[in-house]
Amino acid sequence: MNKKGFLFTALLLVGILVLAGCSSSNKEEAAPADNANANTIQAENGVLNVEASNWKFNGEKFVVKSGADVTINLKNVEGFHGLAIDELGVNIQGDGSATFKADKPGEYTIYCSVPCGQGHNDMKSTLVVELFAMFGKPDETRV
Ligand SMILES: [Cu+2]
Repeated sequence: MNKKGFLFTALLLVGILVLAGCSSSNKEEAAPADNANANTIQAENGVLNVEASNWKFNGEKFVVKSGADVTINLKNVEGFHGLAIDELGVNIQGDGSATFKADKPGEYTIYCSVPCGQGHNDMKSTLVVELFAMFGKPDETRV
């Protein structure tokens, strides 16, 4: 086998392992209430479903991967709220959706953009954009 062929096979194997790892870790189990990760919500297939109530979002942290389009669906389950992320040009008011591209890894503030009453100023969560790294070499695979 030549060098390129070997490399290809190796990458293929790594890919299969990564896929296998992902699918097994996707199983969600009921987390205990005091679990620090219980309030972290991962985007699934680029979709983030956010629920707003008086006066909080359903997660403290929402995690997406960099580089891909992300769609946020906001659903008001109690009261009337909005969801804005200034740096990404997102501002949903009431039930609705917004799509953006999260190019820069980092943390962004999610806040309610509708004056909704006494807890309005506390309606803040964090959007975490994680660097999407393929095969562990983020700098070389970034476009
Ligand atoms: Cu508000």
